[in-house]
Amino acid sequence: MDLLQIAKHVADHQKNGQEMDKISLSHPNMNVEHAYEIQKLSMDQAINNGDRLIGWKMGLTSKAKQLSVGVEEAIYGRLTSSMELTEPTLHIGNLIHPRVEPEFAFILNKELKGDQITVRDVWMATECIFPAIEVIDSRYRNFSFTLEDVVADNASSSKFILGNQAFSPYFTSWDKVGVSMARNGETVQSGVGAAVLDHPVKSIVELVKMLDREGLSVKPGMVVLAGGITEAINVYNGDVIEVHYDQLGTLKLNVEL
Ligand code: OOG
Ligand code: MG
Repeated sequence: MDLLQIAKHVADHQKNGQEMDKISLSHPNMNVEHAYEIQKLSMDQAINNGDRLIGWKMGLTSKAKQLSVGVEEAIYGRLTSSMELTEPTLHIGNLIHPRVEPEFAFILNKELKGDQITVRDVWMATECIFPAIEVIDSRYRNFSFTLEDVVADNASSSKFILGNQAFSPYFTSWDKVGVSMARNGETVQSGVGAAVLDHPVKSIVELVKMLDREGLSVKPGMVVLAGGITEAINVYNGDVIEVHYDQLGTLKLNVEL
């Protein structure tokens, strides 16, 4: 199995927004380690072409999300500068079948590494937390994949946007924050922070442990998306998405071609 060749194929589809067949169909013996290597190599390609690694995302951290895609494990992906929206408009012309989901984004001010990491370490290193919306866009036909496929495709990462207001980590109990998401004025999903591994902080702990297996770490200044609080919803041209976070305000995203 030529991991670099597969990685180039994935990177091309991510760049061009064209769907592709599952890698597991042509490479049934691909394992999770191979898949993370493909992810790394494909994102290296983007980074060599001028993109910048700015953080990490956790995915499939809630039972509901695991059930909806049929994968029973948390995964991580890489976030780059080109994925961050600075205005609340999502252009979908170059995307395949985008979905959006509410998340919390942790901003770290110290390096976090090692398999002995604790919840306490994460709080000591958290500069602030933002309510966020993640846009995922699996490169696989019908958003259908195995664990290995979705890892190789950078955990379906596409875009993300943070709110304008940063919050102190001590502002609230993040597991208690209720979230509801509306499409064109109609509430379509609701959930609570505890959907993310009982408490979103635990997602950061889990990420650091997973990264440690590859000799990687979370660097100061990095952003970490902790994982979807509700299931993701499909979005279409003209949609207006509003996500209300109890006590934290509302994030809006306009969907355009
Ligand atoms: C995988 C990415 C899931 C999350 O927050 O659970 C994710 C997918 O569902 O395509 O970003
Ligand atoms: Mg997500």
